[in-house]
Amino acid sequence: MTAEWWRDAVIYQIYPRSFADSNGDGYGDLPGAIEKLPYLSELGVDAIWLSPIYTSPMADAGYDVADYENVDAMFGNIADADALITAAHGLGIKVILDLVPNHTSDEHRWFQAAIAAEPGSPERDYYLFRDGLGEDGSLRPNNWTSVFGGKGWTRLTRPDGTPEQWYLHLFDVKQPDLDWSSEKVREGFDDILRFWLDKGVDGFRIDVAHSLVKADGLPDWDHEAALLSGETGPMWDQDGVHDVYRRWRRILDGYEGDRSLVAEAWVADPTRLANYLRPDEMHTAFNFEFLDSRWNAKAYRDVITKTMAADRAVGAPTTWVLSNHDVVRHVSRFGLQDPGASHEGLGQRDEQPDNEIGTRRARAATLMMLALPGSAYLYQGEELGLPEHTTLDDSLRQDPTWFRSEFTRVGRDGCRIPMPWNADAPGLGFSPNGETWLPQPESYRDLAADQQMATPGSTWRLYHDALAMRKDLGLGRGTLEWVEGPDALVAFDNGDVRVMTNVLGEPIALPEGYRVIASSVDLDGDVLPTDTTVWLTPVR
Ligand code: TEU
Repeated sequence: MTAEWWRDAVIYQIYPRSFADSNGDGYGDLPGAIEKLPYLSELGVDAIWLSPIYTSPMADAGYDVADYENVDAMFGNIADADALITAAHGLGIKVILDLVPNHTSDEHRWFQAAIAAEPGSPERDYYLFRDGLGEDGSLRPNNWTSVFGGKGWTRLTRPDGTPEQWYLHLFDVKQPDLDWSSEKVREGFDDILRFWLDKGVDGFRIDVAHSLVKADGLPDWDHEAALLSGETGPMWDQDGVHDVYRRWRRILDGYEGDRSLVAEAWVADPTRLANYLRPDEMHTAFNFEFLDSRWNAKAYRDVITKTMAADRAVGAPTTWVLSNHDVVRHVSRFGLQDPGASHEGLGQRDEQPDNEIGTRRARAATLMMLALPGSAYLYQGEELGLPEHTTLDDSLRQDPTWFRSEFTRVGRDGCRIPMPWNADAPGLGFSPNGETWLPQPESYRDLAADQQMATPGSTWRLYHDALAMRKDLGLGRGTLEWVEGPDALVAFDNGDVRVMTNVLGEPIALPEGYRVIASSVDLDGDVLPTDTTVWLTPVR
């Protein structure tokens, strides 16, 4: 692979509990993932990113880490992690782990030691413990809320029942926030990085990268005013966070072989986001503005222009992403009246998506995305065109969002359904005995990998062929030049390749002197129908 592989890599996100189960407990695991590496190699991805595999009580599906230097029994053991890294490298696939530095599990030894110690003791320095307000300390230290719903603070009680300090958790109660002003926390994470870099991982995806450092004094947050002014809260995107990433970059640069960091930072302003990508910080960041775009041609032209310009200013490549384990699968998002409006859970109480329209748009969006210069992220199952499971029984939901929002937000289980590998096997081949930790919707049978791999024109084949051509044509390292046309057209040249997407428009004439090399639908004549993308090259 060429130097700075992360500049144009296609990175496939494995959500381990839902990818492939080798032992029949209904949860995916690392041996299962190893078995599927040839499938990923055939699909044509350059790297995998694994959502957390570490020891965890699974209050947030592994984003609550109890031991960063071990593998949870659900997924296997540390030898399986080594085997996965070796097997992936053997196929030329890079491996990125998910690092969760904003919070640990409450079962992490740091938190256990902290709560066993007295307020004010050094053990408490790792987390954000505060006295409560009011005479008896019964009021929360500030008004921050949890991203999953409810209050952002929980009060400790001594074994004899007397209440004492509060601790901050921007997510679940079982995910106490670390105090990144503590040198002990910084050193602890230096060790964690080195532990996995020594094992040969090629990089890390940094979970909620914009939240580690909080504003001094933890001031109250006026949500309403922030919404109006567009200002970010005192827990997000504080300038001090960049010291952490500079420190990590120095660690990575001390290793051979292009190790890389990708920021999961929901920072709306592309210029602020690009700060994370300065030459001495991270290499790439998820482009959530692209993911969140409405199905609208102008919106796409704008977001592509804006994000590429911001990244270019700091010398970083732009990334492209349509789905992940936190958002409604894009087939179903694109099947809604207003796709940009809801990337969060869909349930039976909401509008039901039209997955036929959604699939057509998803295929068009994919071909557009894979022709853009930069790197791209795929979420497991999108190569099969999987829709969101929108009719999950409430009694089966496991996402903490569902519980913490007091059952008002259905949460993210619908995009985390076990993969359908074989149409004819029980559990669609997810596990040897048909067990699946969440049930698969009936629609997944026809979308199973074995069916699609054997079917010309399938979504799997579209991904496979586009990935191969993208590589051959060097599109990931190319440049983008906009091509003028009707309002509904998103069109650009990337080198010799002309890419045209018709977003909600009348049929648009294809240019003369070009031939189609890829198309998201079967074309009929020389027009580009609505919700279609083509790649063209000049006829010589
Ligand atoms: O997500 C961070 C996050 O804040 C968004 O995912 C989003 O706001 C949330 O999902 C809405 O419900 C990361 C992980 O990707 C996610 O899976 C974890 O739950 C979260 O951090 C906490 O670690």
